[in-house]
Amino acid sequence: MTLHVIDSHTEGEPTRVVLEGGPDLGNGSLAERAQRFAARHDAFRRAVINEPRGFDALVGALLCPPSEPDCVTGVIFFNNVGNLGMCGHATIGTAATLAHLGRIAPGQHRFDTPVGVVTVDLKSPNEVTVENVASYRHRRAVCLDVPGLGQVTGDVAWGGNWFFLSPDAPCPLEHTHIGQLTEAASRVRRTLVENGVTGADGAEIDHVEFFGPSPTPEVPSRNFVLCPGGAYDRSPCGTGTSAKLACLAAEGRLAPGEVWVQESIIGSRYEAHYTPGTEGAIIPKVTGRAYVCADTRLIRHPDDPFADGIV
Ligand code: PYC
Repeated sequence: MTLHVIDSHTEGEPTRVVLEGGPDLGNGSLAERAQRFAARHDAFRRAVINEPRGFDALVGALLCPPSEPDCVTGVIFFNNVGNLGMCGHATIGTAATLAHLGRIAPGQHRFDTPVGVVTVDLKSPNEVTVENVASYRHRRAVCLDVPGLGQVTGDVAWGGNWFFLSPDAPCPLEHTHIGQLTEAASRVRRTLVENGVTGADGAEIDHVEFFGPSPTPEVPSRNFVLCPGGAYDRSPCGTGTSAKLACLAAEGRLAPGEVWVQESIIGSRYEAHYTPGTEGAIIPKVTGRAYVCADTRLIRHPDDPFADGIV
């Protein structure tokens, strides 16, 4: 079996768009089809993301017919451990990929995702603004006693995925400390589970974001984001930046329309702002750049012992 995929990176974070060869997920909302994808097609997910065809940081974007009106495509995001509700960098990567294929022109386009419709504004073939789903802070200043780290305080916020955002990193936010930051964020994540700290309706908080000052004076913040499968986000994380804006807005520290520059652990940047939503939520808009870097076919040979990826 062969799959036609296009790889890109958004501010350093990789996306693999599956154009052809994906499973038939039937009808229904994107959320229903994403559930079916998770329940019945895990081998497909592993084949696309895991070694030897992929690697831990890669996020897949399976294109499928939209169920919401006026959307150019539906898209289901997945990584090395399962589905993602939304994915900011992969939305930007998908838009750049569709532009590369000549399927979308500059201007606004709606994508149907499992957590709602998002709008992309293709400003040029490589620059995209995503208007994300409504984002909000769920809990403020949650204190955790994290083994080996001590007290870590952070906010719980939704930006299309659930985040715990904390300034209490154990070391400077420099790429030379990625190993230590990964270990610390993993401990925080385990402690959240052990202490029963969740998002709304008991949802698991599967992303941990440490934030702090950027070494560049005019940039207000740098982050380190641990993704659910243990990889760190090379980009400033689109849903994480949305969650961050929601916290800043809730704290009265960022006004509607005011620009926030969010830097990643590798120094790449998103520019973001928000408009007010309903019931205290905000509508984030995140701008970043993506570049297509491969147009290829993945082969799953029936005799290949790793046709479905290395677990
Ligand atoms: O950009 O939203 C994002 C994201 C989530 C996980 C990796 N990237």
